[in-house]
Amino acid sequence: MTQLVLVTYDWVPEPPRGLVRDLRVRWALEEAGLPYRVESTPFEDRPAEHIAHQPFAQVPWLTDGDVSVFESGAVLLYLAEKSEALMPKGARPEATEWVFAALNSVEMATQPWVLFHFWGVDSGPAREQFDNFVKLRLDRMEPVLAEREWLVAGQFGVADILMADVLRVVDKFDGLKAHPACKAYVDRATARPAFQKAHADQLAHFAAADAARA
Ligand SMILES: N[C@@H](CCC(=O)N[C@@H](CS)C(=O)NCC(=O)O)C(=O)O
Repeated sequence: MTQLVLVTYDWVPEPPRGLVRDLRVRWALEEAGLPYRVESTPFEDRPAEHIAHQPFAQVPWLTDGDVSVFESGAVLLYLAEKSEALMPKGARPEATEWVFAALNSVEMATQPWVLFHFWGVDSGPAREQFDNFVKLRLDRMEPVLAEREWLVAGQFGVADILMADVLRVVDKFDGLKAHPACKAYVDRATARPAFQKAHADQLAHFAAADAARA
């Protein structure tokens, strides 16, 4: 029986489909070729067992036998221990710094900006502040991504999954137009078969839930 179990919601509304963070874990598992299965937890009424695994009642989390890991970044670093396809030998410090850069330095700016787009907030001082904040971060990522194909040791890995996933949401709302190297990086990361499969599998998972509800 497969030991690695990724847990995501049983259903989510249409807008976040394709963007739910279980995709980061699916993508890593596919890149590494590790066997896994996906289980569901209720989106609407979140049981105590969910909070026992993920204290914010969010997804994803991963179990590996008795080990349970939440936070997509922590899950990817955990999986990186299992496969050099996710982190080359000796690259842990550099991979870890770029994991934190993606989830803290960059996503800290992009997440509120993305929410403004989801909520249709097109103007106002807060929106302008976050337009500027995102631009500051993209201006710094642009030269980094212009000079290297992947972030760590010339090899695609967990830091790229997270950085590309963070930037791909900005791209979804046309936020990379002035940053061609960031855009090209998202395009080459998301062209990978492992991303394509992870994305299709997430969409299929939620579509199956629609069918079950109908
Ligand atoms: N920092 C967490 C964020 C997890 C997160 O935001 N999960 C979203 C789905 S992408 C969620 O569960 N949202 C529902 C909620 O917050 O109630 C991680 O990276 O795992």
